[in-house]
Amino acid sequence: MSGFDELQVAVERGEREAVVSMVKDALDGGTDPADILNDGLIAAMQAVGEKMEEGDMFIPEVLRAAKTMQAGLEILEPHLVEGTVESAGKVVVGTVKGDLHDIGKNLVGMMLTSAGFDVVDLGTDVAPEDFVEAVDSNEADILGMSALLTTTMPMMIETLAALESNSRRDKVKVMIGGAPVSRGYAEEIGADAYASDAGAAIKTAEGFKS
Ligand code: B1M
Repeated sequence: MSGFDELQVAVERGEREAVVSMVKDALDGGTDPADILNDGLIAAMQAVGEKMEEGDMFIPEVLRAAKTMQAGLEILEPHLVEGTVESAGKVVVGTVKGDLHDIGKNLVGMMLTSAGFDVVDLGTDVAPEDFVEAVDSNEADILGMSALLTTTMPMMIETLAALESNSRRDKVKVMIGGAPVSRGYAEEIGADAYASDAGAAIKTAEGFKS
């Protein structure tokens, strides 16, 4: 029992209004926003993933749960990290080509914004050339790529190659993440860093400056 069982069930069932009100109540009651995020919303999506794998939940229900989680996240957003005034640097983020998962990427973008980074979010299904163009036109310090499917991870390699062939590779730090991605994979493909979650993404991005 995590104390967030009701919230988890409401996310799984896609009960948007209930989730929004439970998140608000938990915040009003002084619960740590990070606990609501990790033990409530993220834990619920993990359970959804397991049910999806076992064939107990199907795409429309998973999508509804995902949208419900996003609604909860929006309430949490202002409480997650204290904002700063000065820009800590410019970060282009996106989910790689062929991949439509965006909750983790949105969370990373949201947390980086709250930590003072100027974030340009390219959305999902982003082609290597679009990442390169955005890095260039925004003069980005960091490129953050997310992938949730083992089949789309190679798009990270293609994006690194596209940066290389456009002579942009040495101008930007590349951070990657997503459930199937690992530190070993980052090393293997020549990314500058791997971040396991949104908190690690902030630390990694801040670490690039020093
Ligand atoms: Co999909 N899906 N899905 N799905 N889905 C997974 C990823 C899967 C593991 C489920 C499963 O089978 N157990 C599986 C992938 C298997 C694999 O390849 N290893 C899978 C599959 C197979 C599919 C489809 C192929 C299903 C189908 O059609 N048959 C299909 C593919 C569509 C496509 O992308 N082309 C599909 C579709 C969908 C939905 C559209 C229904 C929906 C996405 C909705 C959306 O995102 N708007 C969906 C969902 C919701 C999931 C699960 C259930 C939850 C993902 C999630 O949001 N987690 C997922 C199961 C799971 O992951 N347990 C699953 C919560 C989120 C906060 O965590 O995204 O991991 P996560 O992000 C974390 C870290 O990974 C990290 O920080 C975040 C915060 O801590 N992180 C970064 C992420 N990006 C980062 C970037 C960084 C740094 C850190 O730096 C830049």
